[in-house]
Amino acid sequence: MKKLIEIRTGSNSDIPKIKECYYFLKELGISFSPRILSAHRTPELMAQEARDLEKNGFLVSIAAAGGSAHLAGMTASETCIPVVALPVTSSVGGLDALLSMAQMPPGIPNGCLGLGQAENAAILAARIMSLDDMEVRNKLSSKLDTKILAELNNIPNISIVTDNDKLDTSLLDRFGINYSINSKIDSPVVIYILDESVISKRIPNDVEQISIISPTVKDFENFKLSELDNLVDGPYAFTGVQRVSNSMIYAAQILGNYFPNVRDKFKEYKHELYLQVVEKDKLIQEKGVDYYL
Ligand code: RP5
Repeated sequence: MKKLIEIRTGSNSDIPKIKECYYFLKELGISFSPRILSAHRTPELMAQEARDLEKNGFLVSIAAAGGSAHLAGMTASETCIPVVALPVTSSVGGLDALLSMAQMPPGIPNGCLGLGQAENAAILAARIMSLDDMEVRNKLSSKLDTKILAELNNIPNISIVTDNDKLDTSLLDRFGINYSINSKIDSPVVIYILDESVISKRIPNDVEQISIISPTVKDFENFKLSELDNLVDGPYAFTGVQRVSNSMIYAAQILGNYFPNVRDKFKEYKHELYLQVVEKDKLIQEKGVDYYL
């Protein structure tokens, strides 16, 4: 059977910490490719293997690491397929890894899980790779006792639940993704853009859908960082606090697996981000740092 999921860890020491991820996929009969690739110790190899993911037919990569956990972020930088980021515990707890993985710069998202939520990482990855495979979706829903509410449409579309009545959807228009806002959930990919109320868990956990959560917590000073972990209690893709654009880009990466036009547009967008940085660097070299001060 073709392997559509890659699972990369930064070290063999991470493997026992995420064993539920391997076990869950094995139990469902979903093949995966396990790798040990370190963002810091084997940076070139890690990057090359990330660049080859699309060509090798993978639909999702799970990246698990602890501490200064750059593995997921650097993998996302080098591929157009969605990355499921799984933070694992380290000597200082694990919030270090969670924040390193979730708070990606605008343009390069990860779908982050809660600390050590290895089975949820497997569920999320399985949902991502089975959007057009009702056999796997049915297996998932009977194993987890969840309902399948929406199937993949023949046009790329997502559902959005949001508190923001002036949501900027220009990125979705750019990627050619249709969307419905605060209406019936008619897509298996749903973005929840919520303020502090996200903590009270308005996100359903009994539905076989890919839930991307993007909290817009405004009062971050008084927001307990430990609550971030509660945000990602289920198999949700958490794309960072105050990173609404990244939730839309992550949806584009997921749909890009099934709609080549969406993928092409995402690649163009990513290349523009690259060119923008090159241009900024050129300017700082020509005009000096005062240009930006
Ligand atoms: C992280 O540092 C790895 O993902 C692992 O969690 C940790 C230590 O690796 P080892 O020293 O155990 O090989 O980047």
